[in-house]
Amino acid sequence: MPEFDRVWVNAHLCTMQDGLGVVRDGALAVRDGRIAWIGPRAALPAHDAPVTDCGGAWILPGLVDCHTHLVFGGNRAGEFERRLAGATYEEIAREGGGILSTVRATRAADEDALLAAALPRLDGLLAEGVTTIEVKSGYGLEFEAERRMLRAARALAAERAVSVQASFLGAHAVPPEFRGRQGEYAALVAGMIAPLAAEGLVDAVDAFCERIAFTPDETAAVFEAARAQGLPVKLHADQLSDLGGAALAARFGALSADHLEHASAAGLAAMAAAGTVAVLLPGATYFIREERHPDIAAMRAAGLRMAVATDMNPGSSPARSLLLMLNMACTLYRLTVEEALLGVTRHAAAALGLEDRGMLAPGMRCDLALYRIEAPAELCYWLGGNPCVGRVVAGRDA
Ligand code: DI6
Ligand code: FE
Repeated sequence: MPEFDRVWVNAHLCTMQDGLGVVRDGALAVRDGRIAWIGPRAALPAHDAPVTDCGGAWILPGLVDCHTHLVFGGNRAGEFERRLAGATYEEIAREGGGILSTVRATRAADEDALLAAALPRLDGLLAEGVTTIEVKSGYGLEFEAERRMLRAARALAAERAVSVQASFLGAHAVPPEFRGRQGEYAALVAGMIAPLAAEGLVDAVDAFCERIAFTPDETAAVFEAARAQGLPVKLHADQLSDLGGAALAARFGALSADHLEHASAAGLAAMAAAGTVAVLLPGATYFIREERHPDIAAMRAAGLRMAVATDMNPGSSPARSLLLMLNMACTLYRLTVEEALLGVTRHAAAALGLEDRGMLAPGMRCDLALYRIEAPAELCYWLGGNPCVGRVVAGRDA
């Protein structure tokens, strides 16, 4: 008899293997936090483990939100009102508002305050079935404040049943004290990577390559320092203009390049060749009313893996729902339901370099999200509401 710790039955499964990989009336068994068996209930081997009847719910791999700026001080509702009155996101940034206004609030907060502010935002995502989240620094822009953000990100995983991947985004904006000395700041950021990594605070290094942020050369210098530490890189690429970010990310074998509204077809093809995942952030497109959308047709033609994430941040995407992003990815970008759901499971895991999740298969982590729905398309269809009725992390109810 197989040794299972627990078995779930009377559930429909989206394994996310080979598309949605639907198994109707399926069963799933866990052993030591990993999936030990999965398939049609009728084929489930005899066992003596406790059984959970899911009452016809749908089970997906626990969702992965692979791009967030969840940890920050304050918020920018005031700027939102200014934008409603006509100011643009870039104008506000150039005046020293935007990211820099969140930097001021974040520098003023201690680690406990950052953690306390982030937890309710995290809880909203978890309630929808998220089990893995990426969190970036990038609102400290000085060593100690960046370190505090990363420590707060790590602390989230101690407070809740969730996996947290921390990305160092020191190259997010030029801090006011380095105005006019941007290259010097980029070099300083490159030098922060080794000590932060030595403390175990960094899983990947990210940068914002943009005309209001860092040039491709400055970005490359930061990426070289990441490479020297053996850390993977990611890039905020071609969001507001085409600086060749997609190709730059590909050149460094980045895990992902994110945003990509202005990326060229050649840049996207380079990403595909490098195995770099395209992370789509429809909340940012929507919230800053960016008229140009990522070239989904070119991504499909290039065979790129597409992920979908919240980009949760106080300026360009205060998105507290990954399910809402599924709808936006379908409605704004015309993703299919299958593409969107792969984007928050298998491809999102790939965007974080995590090979042990994002799919339901033997040997994978037993991270599950259970939904009271009649078909997977409902996850992309509703605007608001939350059909999640259960979350399992490493085989345990969470
Ligand atoms: N791109 C974004 O969308 C966020 N960061 C970035 O590089 C915006 C962050 C913010 O406005 O606070
Ligand atoms: Fe972002």
